[in-house]
Amino acid sequence: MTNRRTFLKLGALSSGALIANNAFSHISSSPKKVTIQSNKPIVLSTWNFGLKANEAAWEVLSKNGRALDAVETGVMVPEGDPTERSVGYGGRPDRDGRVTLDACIMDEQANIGSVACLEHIKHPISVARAVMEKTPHVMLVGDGALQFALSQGFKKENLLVEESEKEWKEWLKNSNYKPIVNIENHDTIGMIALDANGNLSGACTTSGMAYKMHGRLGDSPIIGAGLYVDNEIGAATATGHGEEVIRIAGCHLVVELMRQGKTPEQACKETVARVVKLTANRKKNLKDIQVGFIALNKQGEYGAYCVQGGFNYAVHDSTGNKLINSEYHLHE
Ligand code: SD4
Repeated sequence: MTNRRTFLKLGALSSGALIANNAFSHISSSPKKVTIQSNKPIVLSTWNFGLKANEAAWEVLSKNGRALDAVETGVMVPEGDPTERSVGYGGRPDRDGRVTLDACIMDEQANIGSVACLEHIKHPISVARAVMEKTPHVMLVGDGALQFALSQGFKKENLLVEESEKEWKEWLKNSNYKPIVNIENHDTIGMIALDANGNLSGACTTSGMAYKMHGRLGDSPIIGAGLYVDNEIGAATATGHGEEVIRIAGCHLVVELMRQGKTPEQACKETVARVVKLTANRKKNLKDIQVGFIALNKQGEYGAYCVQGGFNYAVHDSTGNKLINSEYHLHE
């Protein structure tokens, strides 16, 4: 039987782990049930700021907390950080100078909540959770989302920090909307976790593409696009150009591919291949596009894949918290 230490070693070698619950030995004539421990708890999240976010999530997970609480707590870290220009407070505004936030959350029972184009509220993920837990709906947008947030006691604040306002005013000089790959325009935090009880949850939150049209939504608040969780299979979340993720219903696809037996990395890779194919069919330039997925399965195996190099993600399990460079498609 694989003990915990051997398992961790194997896990480290395979960037994830190789676990088959209820696998049967083929050596003995009378099959013996072998239960191999899965890698839990574990949390992963997109980009560098995932490291700090994971620490906060780990506080919850390491005390046997719920994955749902862990992912909400985790993504609140960059949401509340004014120096992070792409999430929550401090996020870059739309082309009209308005900071509009998108977020969604999903738990192990397929409960979902989402807010989109929400202004003035520092922690959209908590409003998304309130939509999930306190309304008969799953998604609120714009003024309706704001009214709901205020009714729940969230505080109305100015989210446009001086730096972001200065950059926006610079941008206004040319007003050219051309998101630069991996730079400033797309750093959503998506976080997925498996708790000690074996339950999965996910959260995704962003200020979206900088200088977008007012009212534009990306993938991040859309369940199935920017985030998906199936407690029998696994979870996935996305970052990058939301239009491309929505086009392929990205995170739902990643989870379905894991259901068909793909590892998390294979599932992310095949999903990126779909983006690549549609981009070619539509005669668009792949070099202008970045999309990245991270995925986690029920056994605590994880992986990622993206279109272009430069995307990284943070993983925290019992061995510690580390940043990993994602594998990518476009090699020059
Ligand atoms: C969007 N996917 O609004 C988001 C942007 C992002 O990292 O930052 N992704 O399209």
